[in-house]
Amino acid sequence: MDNPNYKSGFVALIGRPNVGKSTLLNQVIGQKVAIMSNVAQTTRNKIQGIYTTDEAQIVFIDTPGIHKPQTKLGDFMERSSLSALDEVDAVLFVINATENKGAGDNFIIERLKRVHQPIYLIINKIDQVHPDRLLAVMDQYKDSLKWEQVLPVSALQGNNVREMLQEIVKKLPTGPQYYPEDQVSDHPERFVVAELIREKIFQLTRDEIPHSVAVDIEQINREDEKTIHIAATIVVERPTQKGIIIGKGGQMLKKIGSLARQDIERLMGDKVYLELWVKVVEHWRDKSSTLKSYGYRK
Ligand code: GDP
Ligand code: K
Ligand code: MG
Repeated sequence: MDNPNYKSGFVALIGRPNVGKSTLLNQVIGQKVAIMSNVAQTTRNKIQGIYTTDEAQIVFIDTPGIHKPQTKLGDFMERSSLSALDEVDAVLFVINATENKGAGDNFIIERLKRVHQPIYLIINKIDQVHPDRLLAVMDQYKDSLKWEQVLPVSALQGNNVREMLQEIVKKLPTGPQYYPEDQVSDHPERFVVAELIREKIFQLTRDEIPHSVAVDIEQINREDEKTIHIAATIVVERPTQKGIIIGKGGQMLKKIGSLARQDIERLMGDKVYLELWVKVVEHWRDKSSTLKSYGYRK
């Protein structure tokens, strides 16, 4: 790659939970690397999705929602999403067009005032609103920050996403292609596998299981040319939660395993044998030492 005009940079995705950050990333990358769900805060670590063309490369950082911390985990999540902002070349602040600007948005805006990089306001879910409503939302935000640009999109349907990328690329510095073009994420496989299992738990158990669930990947081994053996432990805080996840006669755990396995097979392109265990560790979220062993690192 010896194009002197090649552009590249790191771009952070910021926004309240459920505004559609993961969906947008997936739309851009075209592959399931981030977690989508209706449950707030399923994305706990930074995930980098990498978008590469002949002219530019954008390395996306999907940050956890910025919110007021209540536990050590919350505190960690907040610090990691803020520190990400110092390292990036641009910030995408994503909002949901169907919602009015609220306290959570103002909280983020206050923090973004300290950021010197270009900040784009991405108004998502425009497929759900009338143009008049879109104008009203723009009005609510227009004086909140010095926006580099205001870009309405539908992450789900893809409307205006290509145009959004073009605008971001225009402002990126010239620089190298950091990653090979066939790479979409630099995360270790085990992180993505753990997130896929977590996603199934949230989808299937809904409100019954709060966010006190961690997934620890004990091993990923290649059995033979076509089969991968994965062993994972689901860590919960209370015996009742363990009961819900296992379900009557183990039915729930079986369902979680089966759906997760299908996704993992799609991701890895091989047959997967997935072994799931459930373990209770009381108050794991408040213990810094256990946080580290479950893969949350600075
Ligand atoms: P995140 O928490 O910001 O990462 O949000 P997600 O990407 O997980 O999306 C939350 C929910 O909003 C999911 O049910 C998505 O399908 C939905 N969603 C995301 N983008 C759009 C969009 O452009 N239009 C519509 N109608 N729904 C969307
Ligand atoms: K979410
Ligand atoms: Mg997300």
